[in-house]
Amino acid sequence: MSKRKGTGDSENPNHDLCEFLTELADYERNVSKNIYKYNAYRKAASTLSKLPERVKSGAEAKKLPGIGEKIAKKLDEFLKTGKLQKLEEIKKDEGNVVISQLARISGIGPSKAKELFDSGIKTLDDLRKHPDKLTHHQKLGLKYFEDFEKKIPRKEIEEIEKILKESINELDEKYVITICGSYRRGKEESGDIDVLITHPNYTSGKDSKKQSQFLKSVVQCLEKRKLITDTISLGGTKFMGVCRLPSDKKGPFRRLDIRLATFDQYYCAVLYFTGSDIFNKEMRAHALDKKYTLNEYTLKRLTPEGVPGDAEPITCEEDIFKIIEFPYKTPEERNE
Ligand code: 8GT
Ligand code: MN
Ligand code: MN
Repeated sequence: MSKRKGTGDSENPNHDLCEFLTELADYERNVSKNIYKYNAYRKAASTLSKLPERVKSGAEAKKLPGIGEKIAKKLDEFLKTGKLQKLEEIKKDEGNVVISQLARISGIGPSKAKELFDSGIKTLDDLRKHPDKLTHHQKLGLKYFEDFEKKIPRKEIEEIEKILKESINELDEKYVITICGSYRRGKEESGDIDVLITHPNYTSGKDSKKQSQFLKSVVQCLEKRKLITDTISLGGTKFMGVCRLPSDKKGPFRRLDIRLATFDQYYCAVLYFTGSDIFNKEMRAHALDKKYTLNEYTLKRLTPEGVPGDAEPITCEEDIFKIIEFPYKTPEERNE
């Protein structure tokens, strides 16, 4: 998971509109804690970021998916005046500004950000003087704040992918490794690196204690190769940490997530971790319409009473689309 969800580059003719929608989204998530509105603004920004031409009016935008009356009105106001009164008001309040800033730190959510503000923290420097207020994760988030805000160029992830695959397969050639997230969706830059791994001997239903070594040995191996520099957290199936290209001692530190999926559930996991999260929501909703329940582990048929049955056998991502009769989309087409 990465924190800043950009909406298009400078080539996007609706760049400024996407930007204010994203600012509103961040405000709803970080300050109001209204996830519903957060998602609505993000969906609208995502729709506009894919338009090849500049939007002329709110009325025109309203015909597009995810743009209703209220957002259309805001678009009109911005198109007419070049700004948004609501956003101006939000920015006048110091609490809003500080809480939004603090919530950008990895490991700090809206509640923690508010708690810190209420305890008198106004800036990152204030926070640096009070490490006692922070967890291990939050300390690393603060330490690498500037680096984690930087986008990761595709070229760099390609290099990291090579090192990952070489080192992990040296450990055991049977590991299967896929970098998911925005990278798999073909993006030119990413907020973090989302790695998914599995191994044929790691399957659901086996003794999970014995299996908890799989991820640990992978992490150890990558530490030895000087790719992993810090661990935020390490469980049996999920690693969160920090990495840097060993060849680039001056380069930025990057957020790295590694997930271990069981071999039989690999494709549901690949689908889930490829995202985007908006696309995942749409696909899960479609599955429900077709009386199936889909998550990062399995796809299961629902009885008329809504009780999930056995996991459907899945041999590739396409199977999942086919079973729920959802037109297949390549990863590049999932940038919703
Ligand atoms: P990015 O370039 O900003 O990193 O874009 P991304 O790669 O699409 O986003 P991400 O936040 O790294 O999430 C990638 C996938 O991981 C999403 O599809 C989502 O389903 C899944 N995911 C997690 N953990 C979390 C989480 O804590 N929050 C969210 N929103 N998604 C998560 O694995
Ligand atoms: Mn991630
Ligand atoms: Mn990501």
